[in-house]
Amino acid sequence: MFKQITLPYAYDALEPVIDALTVETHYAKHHAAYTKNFNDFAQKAGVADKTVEEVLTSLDSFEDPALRNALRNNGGGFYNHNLYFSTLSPNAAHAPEGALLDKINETFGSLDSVIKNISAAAAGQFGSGWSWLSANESGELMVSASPNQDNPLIEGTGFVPILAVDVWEHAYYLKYRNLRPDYIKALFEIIDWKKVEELYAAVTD
Ligand code: MN3
Repeated sequence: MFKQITLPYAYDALEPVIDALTVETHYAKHHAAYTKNFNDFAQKAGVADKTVEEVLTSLDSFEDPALRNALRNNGGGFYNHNLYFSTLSPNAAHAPEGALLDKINETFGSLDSVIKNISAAAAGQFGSGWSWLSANESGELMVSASPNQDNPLIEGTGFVPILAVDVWEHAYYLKYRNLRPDYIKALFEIIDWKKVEELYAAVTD
């Protein structure tokens, strides 16, 4: 059974960056639907006992294209939103420390610079999708964007996402309307770099 994370904050806790109705609809409707559908399709495909990472990195092994696509879209939606919601916080640490900060400085020059890269990738994603900061086992970092519910695992990059920016309109449209860049800028006020640091440590351990 694939489980949607329990939100570690109330629906209105991310205000004024994200309004309560958006968080509730996003989590209790969109994310819940991806989770339910992923469980149903994983059952059907006989992979309900696998991890979501195992399913997303072996999509080529599913021969039925409709089933493969359903696992990709719903498995991606399940996984991506678990990451997104778990890295947001009303008490966000606004900068990482330690190994992650060192690697960011080495790779991108500064924290501001990596945030600019992630934001540009998010703003430039045509239509629905995501931008990411990802890490591999060697500790290298990568900024990228993906369409729909794809992610660097599905894309076979060998990188694991540790920070997610959801740029589907359902993530911001009630409050920000067409102003995606304003949402992205505000989102960094509630992205918890302490959590991102934990995920970096888990990937590179
Ligand atoms: Mn979403």
